[in-house]
Amino acid sequence: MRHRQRGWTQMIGQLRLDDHLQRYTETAPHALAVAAAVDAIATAAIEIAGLIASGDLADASGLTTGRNSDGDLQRDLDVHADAILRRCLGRLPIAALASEEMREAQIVDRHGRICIAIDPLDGSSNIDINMTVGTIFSILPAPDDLSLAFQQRGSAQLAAGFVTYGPQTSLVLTLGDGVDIFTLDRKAGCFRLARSAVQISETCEEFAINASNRRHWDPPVRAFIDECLAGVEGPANHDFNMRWIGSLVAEAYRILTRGGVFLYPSDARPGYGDGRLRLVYEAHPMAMIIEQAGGSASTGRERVLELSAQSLHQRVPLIMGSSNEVRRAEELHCDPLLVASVSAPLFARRGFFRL
Ligand code: AFP
Repeated sequence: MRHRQRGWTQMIGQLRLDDHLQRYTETAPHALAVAAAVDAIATAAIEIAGLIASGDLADASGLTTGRNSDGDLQRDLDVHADAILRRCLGRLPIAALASEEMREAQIVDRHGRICIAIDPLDGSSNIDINMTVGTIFSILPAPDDLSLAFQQRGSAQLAAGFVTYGPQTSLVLTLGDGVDIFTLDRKAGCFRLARSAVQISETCEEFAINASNRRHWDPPVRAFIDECLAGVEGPANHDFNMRWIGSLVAEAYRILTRGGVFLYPSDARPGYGDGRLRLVYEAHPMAMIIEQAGGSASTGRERVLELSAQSLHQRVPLIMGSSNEVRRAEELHCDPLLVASVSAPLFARRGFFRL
């Protein structure tokens, strides 16, 4: 589906998102529905960006108002962002809609061609410290049986993207033919092409993981991070730097910009047996974007896009970014010695030996 125009680089700063979407609509039957959905999400994002930029001055902040259906702390901006997105998407003939803030998926229009899953405001624990947060979205074809709308494999996605609300408000988008980044032109009130055909470097010098959980990790994860820490004195043969922002969209944007590997693995903490990130509206869309940019996205044992969810808020371990480092992490997850130690209670969690 080559809807790309020649000489894309000359389009930087010129091509508007709506013009890009218009060209895409001529490429496939579902394209019109996908384009309308992305346009609606972009409209919602402009409103959400304004709300976030006002910080404590707005009537929405990072204060917690309760917990969502899956027990996560819910901030009033989570609720506001969800409402804005649903209002903007509600005008479209979408077959089914799912959100981190909704207990169950909602069937909207049985004649709709697409299904949409959103994380309205990812990283919201960063709002009150003025850090980058974002909206993540996944767009799927509508199956005949809509009860299975969000049980499709990640590879079935038609499009995926995320918005970063940071120094720039940028929309990272894949329509299945590469990754482009559109940045909000605040004066004009529209998104313009900022980077086209984004590619992730095959290898990297930066890893991102919440290192405070080290004692809870399985040995393959500890072994991988220990190789990163050993740097040039270990098997990696080069040094690494570490980052941890606590905001998936910010980590993903950095990886798209300068490479890197991000890990949120499963760990021994109660409730973290499958990690923290949700498959349907976080890992699947991120995996599509990362792979479309030439990177890899894995659970450590299998490709994320091969997975299909059994429940809407199902969690999944996620290792994504530069393909060489993801591949090394997968190799360690297949190492018989390390795998055996995961099942051996004596060593698996108590860290008797530094692996
Ligand atoms: P919040 O939306 O609750 O802030 O969670 C953000 C997130 O899902 C993801 O964006 C981060 O990478 C990850 O959690 C951070 O988790 P830790 O707080 O456990 O490091």
